[in-house]
Amino acid sequence: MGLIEGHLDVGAPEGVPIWDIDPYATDVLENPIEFYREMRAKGPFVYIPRYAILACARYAQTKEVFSDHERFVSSRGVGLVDFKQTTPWRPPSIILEVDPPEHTRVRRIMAKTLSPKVMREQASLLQSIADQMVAEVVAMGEIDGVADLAERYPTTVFPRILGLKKSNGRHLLDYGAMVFDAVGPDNEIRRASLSKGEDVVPWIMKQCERDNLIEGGLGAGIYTYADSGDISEKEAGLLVRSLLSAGVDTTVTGIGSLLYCLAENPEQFELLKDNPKLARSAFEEVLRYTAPVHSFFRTSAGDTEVSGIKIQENTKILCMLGAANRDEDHWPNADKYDVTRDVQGHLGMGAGIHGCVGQNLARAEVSAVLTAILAQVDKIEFTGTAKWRPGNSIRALASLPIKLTKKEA
Ligand code: OVM
Repeated sequence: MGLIEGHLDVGAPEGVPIWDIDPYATDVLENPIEFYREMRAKGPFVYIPRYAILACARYAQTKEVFSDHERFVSSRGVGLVDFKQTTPWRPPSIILEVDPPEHTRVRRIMAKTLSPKVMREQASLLQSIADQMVAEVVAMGEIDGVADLAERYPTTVFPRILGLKKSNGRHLLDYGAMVFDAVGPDNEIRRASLSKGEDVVPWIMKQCERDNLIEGGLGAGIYTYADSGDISEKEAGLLVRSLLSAGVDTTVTGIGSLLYCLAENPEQFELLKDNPKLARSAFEEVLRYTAPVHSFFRTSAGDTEVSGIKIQENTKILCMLGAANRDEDHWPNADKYDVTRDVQGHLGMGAGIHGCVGQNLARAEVSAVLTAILAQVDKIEFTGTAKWRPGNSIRALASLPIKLTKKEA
């Protein structure tokens, strides 16, 4: 049995259609919605020979596979490469790429580091920077929503909350792209992102060191667990690395996609202005509708069965979170962005024990930005065509030309 893209080819299970498609082709990544529909229509699973993987796109199976950490493990990587067969591009994450019981101890520490209480302590800082930054873009009028707000806000607030002594927004963005593109195949996208590693990786690793973290920040907070002996000094550094891996590109994407949804659906923006209490569900609906992380893998740890399909041990399964979030059988009118929808159960932050541990911080950041927008902005209009940036696991905008009209006091 040979290796394909760093994992074993176990072949197509009985009853699963074979689909000769490249889910990582640029045109698919730029415009995935029709592709999602087609994949869901083919059945609970498809086998994709090009990468020798199973893939699921319907809500039920995607949720089942993605959240059952016993049958479908993360310790063999959440990308195409099976860490049991092939050495990963960097030392594995000790929270993402690990299973219980090791996962449990480390997850508890990260959950405490990123708890709702800690986030409430950061709320006024997050709000004052959001208020100021939104005032600046409103004064500009015509902006690129990606560069001028979606990238600028997290690369400003996140290093402050972490307590990085030195920051470099470009390096933070490039490292995020590396980490999220690395889970895909060895394609042009992955190679382009990883090619920046020579500059970016040593810089990132340096900022993870205790001496480069300001007292009182979240990063230094993680090192207090090394002081108490709960984790080693090295593990503390790797957990700071996890924050820097997963905390920037995701929130950049969330804010950009929020602006996109509001520009695309002016009637929803009006509804939101009249009912600011809908702000939270407006963002949850962005997560459902756009799925910042469009897909991650799991690996089957043994022979098993899902929805009557026999899945062999060692199978890489591509869980299409973005497609599950648009499944009409689960979400009535799935292709409508609707701020009044009951959006519970979406997979935009994953599900189960590996569900986004930074979700409180992500929501706090977006909530601050949205609060500032609702206070200061009357209208958001496209001034050109929004462009999507093809990513191996993140679906983000490359540019978003919009005009913001100031709300009269
Ligand atoms: C990490 C991490 C966590 C979530 C996502 C991610 C693939 C990385 O712990 O480094 O991106």
